[in-house]
Amino acid sequence: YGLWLDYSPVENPQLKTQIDPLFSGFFFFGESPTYDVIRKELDIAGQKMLGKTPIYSKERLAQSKVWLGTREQLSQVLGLQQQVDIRDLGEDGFWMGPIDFQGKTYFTIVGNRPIGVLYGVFDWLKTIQTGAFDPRLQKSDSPKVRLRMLNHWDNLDRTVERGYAGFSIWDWHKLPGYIDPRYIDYARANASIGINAVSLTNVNANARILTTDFMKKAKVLADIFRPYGIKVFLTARFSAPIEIGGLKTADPLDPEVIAFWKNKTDEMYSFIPDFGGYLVKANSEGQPGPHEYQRNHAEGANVLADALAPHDGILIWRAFVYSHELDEDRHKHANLEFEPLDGKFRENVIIQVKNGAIDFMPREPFHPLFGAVKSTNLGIEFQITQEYLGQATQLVFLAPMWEEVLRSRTYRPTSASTVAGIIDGSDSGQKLTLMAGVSNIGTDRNWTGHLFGQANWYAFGRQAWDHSLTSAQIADEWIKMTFGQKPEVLSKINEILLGSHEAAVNYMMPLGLHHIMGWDHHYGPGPWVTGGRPDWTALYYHQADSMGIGFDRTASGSDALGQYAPELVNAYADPNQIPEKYLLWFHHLPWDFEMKSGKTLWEEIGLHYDQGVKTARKMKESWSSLESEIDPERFDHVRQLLAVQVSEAEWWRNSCLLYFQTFAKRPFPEEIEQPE
Ligand code: GCW
Repeated sequence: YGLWLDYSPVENPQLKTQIDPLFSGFFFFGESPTYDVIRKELDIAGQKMLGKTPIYSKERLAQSKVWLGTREQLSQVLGLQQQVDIRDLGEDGFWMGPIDFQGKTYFTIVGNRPIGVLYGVFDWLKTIQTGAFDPRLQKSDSPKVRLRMLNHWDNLDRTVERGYAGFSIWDWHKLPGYIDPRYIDYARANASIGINAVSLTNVNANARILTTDFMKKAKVLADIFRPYGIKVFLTARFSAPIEIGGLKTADPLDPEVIAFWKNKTDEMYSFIPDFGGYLVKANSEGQPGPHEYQRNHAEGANVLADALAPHDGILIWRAFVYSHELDEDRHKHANLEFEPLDGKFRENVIIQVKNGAIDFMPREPFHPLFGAVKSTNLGIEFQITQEYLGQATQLVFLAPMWEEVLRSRTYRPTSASTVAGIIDGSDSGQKLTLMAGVSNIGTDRNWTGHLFGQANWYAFGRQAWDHSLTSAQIADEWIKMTFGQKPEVLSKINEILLGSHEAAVNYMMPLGLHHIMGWDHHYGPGPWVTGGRPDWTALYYHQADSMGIGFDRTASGSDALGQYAPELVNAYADPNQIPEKYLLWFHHLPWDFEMKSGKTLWEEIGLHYDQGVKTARKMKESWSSLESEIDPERFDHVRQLLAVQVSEAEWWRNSCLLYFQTFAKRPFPEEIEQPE
C-alpha cells in the first residue's frame, strides 16, 4: 500500500549519522498549505526511516539544520540572491544543497514556489531512501513538460474502463461528505514523482459530472490536491448541452450552446478556482462530437476553449479518432483530420495524441502527427494501464517502450527533432506542453493489481518530469525505494524489469505485428478474430495469406508511411532497411523473405515467439531465486503471477504460430520448442 513511499529504516550507520541531526531542525521561511503537507511528509519519513519525530524550529534560525522556502522568502531574510539563483528553474523547479551563513552550514531546499520546495523535499527523501544522500551535494532540477497528467478512465458508478486493479478510488457516492484517506496518499504519491494534473473521469464521458452536485464533489478532491500542486480536470461530454442543459442541439456554433459552455465553466470555477480544464474525446468510437453538426474538430474544441480561456483553463482534445465508416487504413485517420486544421485551434487547446497511430499496441512506431503540424500544441498520451500488455496479471515494465517513443526522431520540424522535443516545446516551440498517462490505479490494496504496476505509475511520473532519464535509472530508483538496496535484489529485479517489455513484444506481437489480441477484452491471443467491424478484427491488421504476412503501408499499399517525414519514408519503404521491429507494421512480405539473420521471415517469427517465452521463464526463475530476500507476501504474489505469465506466453506463442502456420504451411524452425 505504501508504494515507493514506504520509507524503510535507514540501516547504513554513516548515512544515519548524517541524516539524524537534520531531522532535529527544520526551518521554514514562511507559511503555505504546501509547507503543512511537507511537515506531514517529514513526520512520516522521520518516524519510518529513523524512528524519530522531526523538530521544527520556528523562531531560532541559528539552531536549525535544514532550511526550506522559496527563493523570495529566503532572499528577504538573508539576501541570498548570489548564493542561490534558481530563476531559470521555472515554476516547479528546485535547488538543494549546503548554504554557509554566519559560520554555519545549513542544508537548504529552495523553490520558486512552495510546490518546488515540496518537489525538492521528495527528491531529498529519495536520496536518503536510495542511499545517495551527500550533504555537500548541490542539485537543481525542473520538469521539462508543464502538465504531467494522469487520465483516469473512471466511471461515476466506480467501474473503470480498462481498469484491472479493482474499482475507482473516487467514491462519488460518499463525496463530498466523506474523505477517504486514500485521496491524500494518492496526492502524496503523485506529487512525489511530479505529477501535477489529473483528469478524474473516463473519456467516454458521462455528462452528469458537470452537474452542480458533482462539481461539489470534485471540489473536495481539488481542495485536497491543491497543496500537493495537483490540478483537477474533468472529461466533458460533447452532447452535455442536450443531456444536462435541456437544449435541442450541441452544435458548437449555436449561441445557446456557446452560452451553455460559458455558464457551466463559470460555475465550475466558482467551486474550483484553479480548475485545470476539460479533456474531450469526440467523434471517436461512438462518442458525440462536432461532426454531428458538420463542424470540424477545431470548431468543436474552440467553443470549450473559449469558455475556459478567461479562467486560464486548458482544453485537451484527443486525436484518437476514427470513422464510423471503415477506413482503408485506420492508421491514417488522425492525420487526415488534424493536419488540415493546423493553426485553427485556440492557444489554450492541446491536442492529446496517443503514442502510436493504432492503439497502445505492445510496440508502435510513433504517431505521424508528431512533426506533421506546426501551429498546434501537441501532447502525448501513454497508457499506464496494460490493456494490451497482459493487464494486471503480467509484469511488463513500460519505461523502455516510452523511452523508445520519446527518443524517436521525427525529422520535423528539423532533422534533429524527436518526439520528446516536440512535446516539451524545445523542437516545436510550443509553450503549453503535456504528457498524459492513462492510470492503472484502483481500489486494490496495492493500488495497481500487480505489484509491478506500481513501477509503471512511478516511471510515467519520472519520464513526464524528465524524459532524458533512462529506463535503467528509473528502474534502479524504484527498486531501491520498493525493495531496498541489497545488490542481488537490485541486479535481478533490474534485469527482470528491463527485459520484460521486449519479452512481451516477442511472445505477443513480434516484428511489427499488431492488433492480434482477443476480441473486445483485448486479453490473450486472437489472430483468428473475425466478425464485427473489419478494423476491430485481427485479419485486417496481420493480413496473413498463403503468400505472406504484414500490412503494406508503403506507397504500394495504404501509404500511411507517407504521413511521416521523407527521411523516414526513404528508410522505412525498403524492407531491407527498416528496423526489423517495425517490419510487418509497414510491409506485407513473403514467408521466405530473407531477414538480416539470413533466416526466413517465417523462421524469425517462430524464433521471436520462442524467445519471448524463454525470457518469461527466465524472469520467473530469477524471481524465485530471491525468495530469501523478499517478504513472503510480496514474494508469493509476484511468484504466482509470473507463473501465470509464463503459461500465457506459451499460449500466445503456440496459438499464434499454429494459426499462422495454416497459411505459411512450413515447419517450425527446429531450434524452437514445437508448439502444440
Ligand atoms: O484502447 C481503446 C480502448 C477503449 C478506450 C479507447 C480510447 C476509453 O479499448 O476502451 O476508450 O481506446 O482511448 O478512447
